[in-house]
Amino acid sequence: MNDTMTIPELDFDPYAPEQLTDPYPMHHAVREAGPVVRLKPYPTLVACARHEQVHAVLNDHENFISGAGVGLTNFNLEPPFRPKSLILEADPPQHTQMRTILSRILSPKAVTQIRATFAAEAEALVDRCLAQGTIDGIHDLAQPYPLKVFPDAVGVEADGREHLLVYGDMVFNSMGPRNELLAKSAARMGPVTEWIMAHCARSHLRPGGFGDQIYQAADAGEITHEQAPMLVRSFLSAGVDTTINGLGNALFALAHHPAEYAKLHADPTLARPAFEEALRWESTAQTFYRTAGRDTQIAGVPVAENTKVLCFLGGANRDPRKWPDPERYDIGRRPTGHVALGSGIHGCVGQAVARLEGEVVLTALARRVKAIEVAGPHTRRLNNTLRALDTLPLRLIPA
Ligand code: OVM
Repeated sequence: MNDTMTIPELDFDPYAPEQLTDPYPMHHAVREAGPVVRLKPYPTLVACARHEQVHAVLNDHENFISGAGVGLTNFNLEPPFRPKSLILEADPPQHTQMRTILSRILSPKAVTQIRATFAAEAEALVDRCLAQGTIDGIHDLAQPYPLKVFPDAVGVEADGREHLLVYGDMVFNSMGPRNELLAKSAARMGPVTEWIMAHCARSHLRPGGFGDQIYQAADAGEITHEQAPMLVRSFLSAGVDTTINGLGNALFALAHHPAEYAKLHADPTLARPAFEEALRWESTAQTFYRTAGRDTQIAGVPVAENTKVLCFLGGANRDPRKWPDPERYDIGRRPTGHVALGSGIHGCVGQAVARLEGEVVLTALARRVKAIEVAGPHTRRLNNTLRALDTLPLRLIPA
């Protein structure tokens, strides 16, 4: 075995509060150590934080499978905390069959049909925020917006939607280790799983909504009626906490970069690239895993079957080998190739809806708000997977 085949070992615990609070120095160290590293606290995994390897792993679903889970837990060795997602935690051919249905329901064409509603809701919410003047960017804007528009589109009733927040926090914490964050999430679950599963039933879903469309696919024989509620569960798992924090992080980026916000205000058509750059700069989902489905290699380094592979999406998205001046939030950048929404066959199936939400909220702000000022210290909600804010005090200066 030669030098290039020795895997560097680092001391970092990516799930320690200090790394979750500021992961960027760790990403730098992991990238610099090599294309593949080991982490002392988790001896069973290998990790990548360079764009080239993260992209390569995500685009090689034959060697790097999802069916053993996309978090730290290897479902071949330990049971999942909930029945496996039929799409996220699956491989072809089952994955392909599910993906075909969800990508049709969430297609760009479907998005053109919800656009006017999503835009009107963004404008109304931004108007209410402007009337307040000083807001909490999370509790007054980033959280209520997806929590209204997405469950509306799925066809979930208004009552009890706060359960979706607890569930999302739990799903994304469950992709890390069994630490205190997971225990705290689990302790809040109480009636939540039952509420979620009840609202995946056809009887609870508005006819014609995204949820009901899954049952229509079952009626057509594309999936079974037993599989349908599990696919609705994927909407409810992946569709709310992700976009809440994508929007929250975008507000954070713009509030901390007044010159970039000024460009957006001057030209509201920059809303979409401004949101995209926020996804690159502060990746909402910081980490996803794959599992080596057979003996394979990454950058020539042998990786044994059943090894968990930690992909630092947030690290890849700030890799200087890929991005000039990667620490800079620059809305003039066109960050094609970022991996904040994944890549390859498992790339975010809801990405057209997520981008629509980002675009219409930032457009509404750009048109009405001259400047976004930081009005106090922000606080973070630590989560094993998500880069999330708890509070973000902002002052909105009307145009
Ligand atoms: C699912 C699911 C859950 C969380 C995230 C996700 C990012 C999917 O249940 O299918 O995709």
